[in-house]
Amino acid sequence: MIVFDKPHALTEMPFHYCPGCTHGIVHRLVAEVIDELGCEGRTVGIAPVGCSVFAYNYFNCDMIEAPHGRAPAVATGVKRACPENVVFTYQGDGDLAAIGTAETVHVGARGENITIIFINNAIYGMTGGQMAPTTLPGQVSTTTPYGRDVKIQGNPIRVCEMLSTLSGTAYAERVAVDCVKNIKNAKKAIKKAFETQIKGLGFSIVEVLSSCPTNWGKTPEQALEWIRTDMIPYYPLGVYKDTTGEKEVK
Ligand SMILES: Cc1ncc(C[n+]2csc(CCOP(=O)(O)OP(=O)(O)O)c2C)c(N)n1
Ligand code: SF4
Repeated sequence: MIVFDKPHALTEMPFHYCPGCTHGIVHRLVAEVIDELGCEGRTVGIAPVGCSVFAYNYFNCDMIEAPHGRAPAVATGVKRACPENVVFTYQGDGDLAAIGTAETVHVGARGENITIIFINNAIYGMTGGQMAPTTLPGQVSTTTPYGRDVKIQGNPIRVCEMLSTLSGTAYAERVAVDCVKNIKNAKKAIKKAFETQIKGLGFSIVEVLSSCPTNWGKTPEQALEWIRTDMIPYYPLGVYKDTTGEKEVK
């Protein structure tokens, strides 16, 4: 009896991520959801820059690479041209909440019927650990070596809360992948976001609190613990907006 298998929506290509990085877990959850919804043949993913730049090698569906921050705009074009497609972007916080802020906000404002999977790891991973819009107050990064001082570097952006204020946002939830219970909830949220799109209800986003052991200078276990002790208190988990009218028992 097979109890654990690779989702069909993932290719055979080994992930390039650092040991303990949770990008791989989130890829798997997205792929499992595509399998379960049976939509692989009509799904188009948009890969970002950042550590997940090679997402186009990992998903067994059509993938397009977008320049830094432009994934939601590319997704808009793909979805409007072929509304029967299921279109998702997969973006880091540097990509989505820094250079791509405008694209992100306006897909919510326009109510584009696409899904964003947003990886919040509180840092720029790929380029060496610079401060991101999501870097916590006091958090050390290569560009905030004394810790982020909100008087100098400004305050972090809480993306789910911000996007929930937009009329076109149908579903926004923040999840984490630090433990089995939260990983299961993360999958439910990703599935609900895809279903929201398939039903044509509007823009959906799942923000995933994710680890970057390499740039946080922590072991994989310490990094998961830091998500619990530092990230979740600042970025509370939960549903921030749900206009789908369907309540789920978690
Ligand atoms: C227009 C543009 N500006 C800057 C860069 C450099 N760059 C590539 S990846 C990256 C950081 C991405 O970090 P994030 O989106 O948080 O993803 P992570 O690597 O943490 O997964 C930056 C600044 C770029 N490739 N293109
Ligand atoms: S640098 Fe960080 S986000 Fe990038 S693969 Fe390594 S652990 Fe993951």
